[in-house]
Amino acid sequence: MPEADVVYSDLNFDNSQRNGGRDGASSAPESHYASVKVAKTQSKSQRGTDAKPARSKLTLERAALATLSVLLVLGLVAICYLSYQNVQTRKKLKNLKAELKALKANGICWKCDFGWELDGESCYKFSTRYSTWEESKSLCGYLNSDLVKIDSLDKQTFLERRLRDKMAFPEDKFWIGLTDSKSEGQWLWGDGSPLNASLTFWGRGEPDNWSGEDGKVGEDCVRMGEKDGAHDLRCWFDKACDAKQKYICETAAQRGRQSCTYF
Ligand SMILES: [Ca+2]
Ligand SMILES: [Ca+2]
Repeated sequence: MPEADVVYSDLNFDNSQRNGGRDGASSAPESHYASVKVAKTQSKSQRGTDAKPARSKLTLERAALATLSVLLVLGLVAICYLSYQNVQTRKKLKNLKAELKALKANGICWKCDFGWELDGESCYKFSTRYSTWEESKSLCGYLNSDLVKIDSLDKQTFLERRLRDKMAFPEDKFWIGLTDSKSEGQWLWGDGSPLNASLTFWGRGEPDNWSGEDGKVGEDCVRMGEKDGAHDLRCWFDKACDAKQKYICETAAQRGRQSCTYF
């Protein structure tokens, strides 16, 4: 044991009591030295035991404080980042609105020439004169167009509804660009493409290639329309090609910047 751990103390013993007073006279107390090792050792150990909980508590408090500080800093950083993003998003939205406003001001749109009707990206002209199917196709060609090709439900729906107003009487139907004049039963559009069998709108009992009218042989061209409306959209009828009918021309719409009727 090192010297620093040794504690010395004076111990006094009463010799008179131990001798039972036999000497009859009092004597001076004797001094004895003894080393008390356990006492100091116990004292240091005791101090260590008492200090540990306080030190641990202080360490935990510091750790908790440090953690809270880090979380606070992270929270502030997140708030700053989100605020920045919000400002940037507002700026982008403002710019997009300005661009849209500029586009509208410049009149970007699909448009048709005067006398044509726009639907989707096509322009349609409903004739007021009566012509055979071949004449009608040629007249459309003079206008840089062709007899209409119906290749979508939307297009059939638009045309069927417009013809309710355009037709003057029940047989006042309009030629479309469908014919089987080259080969009976093989229906082709004016551009030579075949009819999509899953997208047809024949009226009841049509096509019947009827040959009873004025001794004409068969019916190889198609007209459409029901003045009272065909609610199932089925209003195609084959007809002798030299009959006189109105017709519908179709051409692609133009993308323009001025005088737009539709947007
Ligand atoms: Ca036919
Ligand atoms: Ca027919």
